[in-house]
Amino acid sequence: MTLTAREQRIQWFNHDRFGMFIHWGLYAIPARGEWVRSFERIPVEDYEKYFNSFNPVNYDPKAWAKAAKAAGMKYAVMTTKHHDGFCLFDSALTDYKATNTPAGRDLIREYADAFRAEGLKVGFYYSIIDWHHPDYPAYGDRQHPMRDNAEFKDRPQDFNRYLDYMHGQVKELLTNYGTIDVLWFDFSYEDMTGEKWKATELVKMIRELQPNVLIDNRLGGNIKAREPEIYAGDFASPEQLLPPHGIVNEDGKPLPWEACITLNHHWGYHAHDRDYKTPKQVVRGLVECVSKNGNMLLNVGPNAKGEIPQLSLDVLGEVGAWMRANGDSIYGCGAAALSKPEWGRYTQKGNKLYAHILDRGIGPIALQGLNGRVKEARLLADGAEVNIQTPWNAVDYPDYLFVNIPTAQLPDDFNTVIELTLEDAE
Ligand code: H79
Repeated sequence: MTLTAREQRIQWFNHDRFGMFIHWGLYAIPARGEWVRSFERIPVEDYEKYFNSFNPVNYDPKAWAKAAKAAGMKYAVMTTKHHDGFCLFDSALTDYKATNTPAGRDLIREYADAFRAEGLKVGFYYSIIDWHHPDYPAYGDRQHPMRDNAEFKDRPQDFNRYLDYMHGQVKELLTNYGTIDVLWFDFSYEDMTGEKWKATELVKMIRELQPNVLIDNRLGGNIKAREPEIYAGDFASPEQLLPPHGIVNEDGKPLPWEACITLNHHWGYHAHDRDYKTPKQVVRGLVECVSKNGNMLLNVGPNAKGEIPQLSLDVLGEVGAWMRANGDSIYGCGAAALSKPEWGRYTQKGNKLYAHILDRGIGPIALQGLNGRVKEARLLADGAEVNIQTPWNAVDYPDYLFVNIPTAQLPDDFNTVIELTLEDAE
């Protein structure tokens, strides 16, 4: 079967499954998350002090890349500009950029070079919303920091000037930094969607510059349509949510998707938010994504000195240990042709079926529909043989394969994976 261009460029994404999201900008200094200007209605002049003092002396993207790789992540997406409009890259179209802060250099170039050098794919997050540009709607907007400031009511504005700026910056990002693997636009709302962004023109330019870059679905359009708009995107982007089922289009065909998830409750650095997900939750969440044909983009919010918080690194480290032993059940895997079992989840790659056992229960673990279909069963983590003989007292259940775990507790409390080699390669 020949693949369409769209199906071809998404191959690596569907294989790699796990990426790192990085939210970093001036908001790391107030340390109350990336929405601080909007939530607290901070005028641009009051935010200027962060621009004047942004000096991340410990910024070491090579260390970030190593942490991502050790966690089992295969790609990354970093903010080049968030809603506050501050550019971490050296754009010729604005002075509001890292080059003009004490940092004094293009922080995105260093990120792209470092992650590529570690063998990771490189993505750019770019906010199509901009609370700094004078031609972006302020008064009456849904979330602009000056949305209810009457002084902004009659400010002359030319939205086309903003669109030229935004398109121009996307062009810079796709021209000056080598091959970019993901363009992650954020986000459309109300009537600020689709052609309001001149999305067709934008995506045509993008495809000319980098035909294989993946684009998320936040320029608008309907990615689920039978014939989606050119700007509808390559993958769906559920935020802070694992969809209850795999995402499909109008015809029921699986769509590529990526759940973006924070480790605590914020994307940008927040000094007091220590309410973290556990490594076990993250592992199980990732497995849930893959069992539904999806990816997980897991966020870190480096601080004002340029460091990924230790609490985040701790979680990534433990996730990485699990991934090193069990990555075969993630990479290249997708949904199995079996419904979700009582004790956990399945992922599958060809004739390898992975049983992710989350609930030990009591006695042997029953796998419906698999009796007589399994050639071999091994513990994925160490390759040890797993006994699958039907116990003497289970002969009344001919449809089930029984996996006999010899211990009262599972060997891996996060998620014990049994690799089953199927006789009939699906
Ligand atoms: O970059 C991260 C977030 O800052 C960004 N997307 C991720 C990847 C994002 N911005 N907005 N949203 C996600 C969701 C918007 C929620 C809103 Fe609201 C509801 C905007 C207006 C109503 C919450 C409540 C924010 C403002 C009021």
